Amino acid sequence: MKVEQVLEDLKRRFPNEPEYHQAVEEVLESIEEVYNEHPEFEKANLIERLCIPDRIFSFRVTWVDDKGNTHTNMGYRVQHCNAIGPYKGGIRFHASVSPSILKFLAFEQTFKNSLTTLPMGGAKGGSDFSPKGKSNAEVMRFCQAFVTELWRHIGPDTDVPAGDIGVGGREVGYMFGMYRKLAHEFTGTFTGKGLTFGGSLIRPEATGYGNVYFLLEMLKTKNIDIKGKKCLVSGSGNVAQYTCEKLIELGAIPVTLSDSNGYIYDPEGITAEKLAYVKELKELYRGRISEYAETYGCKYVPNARPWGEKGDIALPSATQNEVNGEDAKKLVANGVIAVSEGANMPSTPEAIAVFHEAKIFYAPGKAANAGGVSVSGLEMTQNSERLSWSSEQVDEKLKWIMQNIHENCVKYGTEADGYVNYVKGANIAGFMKVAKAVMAQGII
Ligand code: NDP
Ligand code: 2IT
Repeated sequence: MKVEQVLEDLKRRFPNEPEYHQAVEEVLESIEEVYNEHPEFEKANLIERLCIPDRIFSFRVTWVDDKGNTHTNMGYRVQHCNAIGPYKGGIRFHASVSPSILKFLAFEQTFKNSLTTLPMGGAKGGSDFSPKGKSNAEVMRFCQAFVTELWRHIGPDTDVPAGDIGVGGREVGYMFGMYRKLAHEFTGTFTGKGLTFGGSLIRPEATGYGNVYFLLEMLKTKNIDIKGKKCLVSGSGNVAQYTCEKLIELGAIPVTLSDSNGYIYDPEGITAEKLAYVKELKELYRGRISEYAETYGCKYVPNARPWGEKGDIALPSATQNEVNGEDAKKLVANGVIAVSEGANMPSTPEAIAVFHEAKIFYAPGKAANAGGVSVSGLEMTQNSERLSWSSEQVDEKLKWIMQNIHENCVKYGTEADGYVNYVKGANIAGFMKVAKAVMAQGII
């Protein structure tokens, strides 16, 4: 396998899909050497079979707004690979959603899910519908319309969706309700459900908490204490909120949050009380992060990201490609010692190169944010056995999984000088497991 050749082919067959090409390139570069030690992989054309999704469903979603106007959006589900378990991955509602973005996310999900130790394949879905500014009733009607198409492609042992950007507990509830009605069954076909209908404790917290657990593992390798460390967090949604919550609990000091309009910088630190305000602002009133600055009298910078501020640790938790090469240089120049990704692919290839060059801790999303889908996997287990576990039980398992992923990254990513390349480690560990499973199951 020659990375350049494979990429050239994929770009020719699937043009205008830059995010998909970017995600594939990163994985192929990491695994090239190991892959080429297996001539049987090449003979079975494993690369194309693992880069191209099993199938993609795309459909029109028609819904009616509160004024009686009819709208259409596009809906998709990308089922990437189910070699090690049922397809599993979130649903994203955001105006930017495209086949390229969902293909990159489904591809990443496959190797992330492989790292979790749980039996889950990879998928992603979503719509270019934007929940921003929509009423509760409009969001409900949209979710119902989306599921009237999606439901025939999913099921507890087939494909299990969950949340992602623009899809939280409210949307999962509406989608699950419609699914249950259409399929005439009560099973764990969605995760991230409400606690009264099969949801798991700690699922809302899992991605943010898991990212901090992974960060702790990295810091432990150099006996660095997280206490007192200033943290730059981006985003202010599910992942950012619970990242802050765990940081605060451990005595670290989150100083930034952002949304698509700008970022706030609170040099005093975001406290538990201020975080409670953010949760209410975002989950209940669906307001803007600028309101935090008005309420607490701190700095707000419109149309910008927080990477120019001074901090010890960065936790990008908003969206893809939100940290570019210039941002990475600023972070390194300001003395950042670790970057741990809550979002999927938030750093561009140029930014990753800067982090590696500076030899700081850098954890890619597919390792660091795997806690969310891991607890989704635990929700599936609880649904199958028709039992619910305590917070402590779930949290313990989450910690164990994040430690296990860290160990695997160290095992496969340690370089000659002792620096751990977590990108390489995560990609090799995640890829090899799926590759072996596909090989063992024949040419299909
Ligand atoms: P939410 O919808 O809860 O929050 C997303 C946050 O990111 C919001 O603050 C949003 O601002 C901001 N944001 C979204 N798109 C953009 C953009 N294009 N530019 C700038 N800011 C943007 O989503 P999550 O917190 O669930 O997801 C955040 C990231 O974490 C995503 O990359 C997701 O794929 C990843 N992730 C999520 C998991 C989960 O369990 N939820 C699991 C693993 C990864 P605004 O409100 O203005 O749109
Ligand atoms: O990117 C992700 O891992 C998620 N959005 C969570 C997926 C899931 O199935 O819980």
